[in-house]
Amino acid sequence: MNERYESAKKLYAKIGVDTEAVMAALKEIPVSLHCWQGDDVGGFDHEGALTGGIQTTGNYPGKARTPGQLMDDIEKVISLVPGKIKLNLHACYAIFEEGEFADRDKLEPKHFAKWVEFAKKHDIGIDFNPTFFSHDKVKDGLTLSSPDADTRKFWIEHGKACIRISNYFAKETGIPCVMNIWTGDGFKDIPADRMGPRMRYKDSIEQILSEDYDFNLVKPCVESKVFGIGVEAYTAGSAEFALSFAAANADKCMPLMDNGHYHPTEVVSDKIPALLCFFPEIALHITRPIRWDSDHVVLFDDETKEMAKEIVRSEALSRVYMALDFFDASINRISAWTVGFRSWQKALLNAMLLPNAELKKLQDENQLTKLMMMQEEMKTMPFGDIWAEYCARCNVIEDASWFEAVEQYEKEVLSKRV
Ligand code: RNT
Ligand code: ZN
Repeated sequence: MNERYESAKKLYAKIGVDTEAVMAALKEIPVSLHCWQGDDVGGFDHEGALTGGIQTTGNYPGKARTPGQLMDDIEKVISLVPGKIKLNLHACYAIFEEGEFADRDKLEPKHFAKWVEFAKKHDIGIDFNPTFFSHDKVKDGLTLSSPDADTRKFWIEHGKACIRISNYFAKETGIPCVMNIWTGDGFKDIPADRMGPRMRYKDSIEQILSEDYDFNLVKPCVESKVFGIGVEAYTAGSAEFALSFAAANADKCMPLMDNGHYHPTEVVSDKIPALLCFFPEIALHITRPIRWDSDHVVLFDDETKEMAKEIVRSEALSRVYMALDFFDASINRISAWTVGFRSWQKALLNAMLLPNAELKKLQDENQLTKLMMMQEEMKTMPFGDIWAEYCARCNVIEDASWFEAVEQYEKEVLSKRV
């Protein structure tokens, strides 16, 4: 018997929180782990730099260069994080046979068969993303909103191919596949026409969604962004655009909020319950914005905690598709992934360990003095002891010594990669 857990369990019971029920529930909540932290959003279908409004900085040694290496790295992460993983793939991570190639508009389920095998091996679902960047068909920085009809057509065909692949993932794994549409379409400087690109973007996404799919299996969503690198003045897929699109097409897609994609004083924690009033389901990209960058490793910080609290308090754990989205090339990538995944698990656990019904009651009874006091007192509850027990029950290392496994892996595997 773990004494620290037993004593913490009693303290939580005193405030009406059942730690056993919380841990059992958290274990079953899927969180998408993004493949692209492993190779700096490189993928396997092209050579050359990452382009299209996003960027990785740093050149920490040991990044994955082949599908096998990326899978090995993801397996290492799986062994270090508690909870239930779902795999999040980008279309540029297609795996071709020797000598084979298919451009993005011609991608087929078979190009992802090895990923399905991987998912089945680990008994996990797969989420998917068309890749509208790092490709020579991105014309003047534009894809689905391009004034050039051929360019739009190519990217619409890519989107449709991705719906078919998402359908294949859902059917093969038996778990719905969230398919996220994000483009970096925009302008570096002041455009003369803001509505034109958006009308074309709208039409293109509608055409993608005209592909036949069962919304219970394939869950397309539209991700907004405030600005990107090199497209500072204007983004076609702005917050209002993406949200309105999702609202107008709620029978076939969802909104996706990435918490790195808003003005610095806006918080997604406040937007989650607002959207939940209208949408049966929403999707999230969980990240950490710093100044111009939207993609730092997720930490167990205040806004991360607040986002998790809003999902839990809204009783929306089954209505919110949660996916991590960050890419740091300046530190050990396995560690980046692991810290990010563990941080979101901590945030969910922290939120689930609050006496949420009690706190709501205080608010509704206008006992705001007591509410403030209680919310502060909750911060020093023995959360760490429950976290340690949760990790143990998930068969992963609870304390900082998980990092030793990363150091060993770096020495034995990563450092030998060239
Ligand atoms: C970029 C968006 C987008 C990407 C991935 C790679 O700012 O957040 O979600 O991170 O599609
Ligand atoms: Zn994102």
